Amino acid sequence: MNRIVAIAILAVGLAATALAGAGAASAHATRIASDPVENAELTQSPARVSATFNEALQPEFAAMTVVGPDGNLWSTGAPEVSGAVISVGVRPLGPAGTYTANYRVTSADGHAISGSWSFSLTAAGTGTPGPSATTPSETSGTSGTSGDEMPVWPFMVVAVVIVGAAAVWAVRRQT
Ligand SMILES: [Cu+2]
Repeated sequence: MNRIVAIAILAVGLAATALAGAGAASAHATRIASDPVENAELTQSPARVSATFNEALQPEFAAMTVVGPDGNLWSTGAPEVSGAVISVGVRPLGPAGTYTANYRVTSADGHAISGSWSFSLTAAGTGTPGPSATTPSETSGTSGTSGDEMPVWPFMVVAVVIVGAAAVWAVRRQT
């Protein structure tokens, strides 16, 4: 029976290692600041909006949009990633109301992070909007927030199978 105990301990150890690995991998970039700040009340259009994270971002697959109260895009041009900051240009704004900045960035660990924040324009501007908006997470298809955490259950299944197989093997050897 010593053998089966040893194998069970080994299997539990492997599962624990896998779980620890999955936990460490989930420590990805988080947004620590934005410009304009969340819920800012602006009387004039900002030239750009930006979000700052707690670590440098990967420049690949970055997306950022600003969507107005009219449902149209008010951001313009490609988003720019510089170190821990992503930003995008903004047209002169139009209707007063709530504008939402949406972003999707890639952490140093390869995880896609998406989110949004809003600010409001209190005095209507004279700008003209871009096309009707779809947020980055809607256009990105398979790589939204839902796919960015590694599932734990496969490791548990593997651990159970290893323990079960070891038990069967040990019992067979004794008969
Ligand atoms: Cu991560």
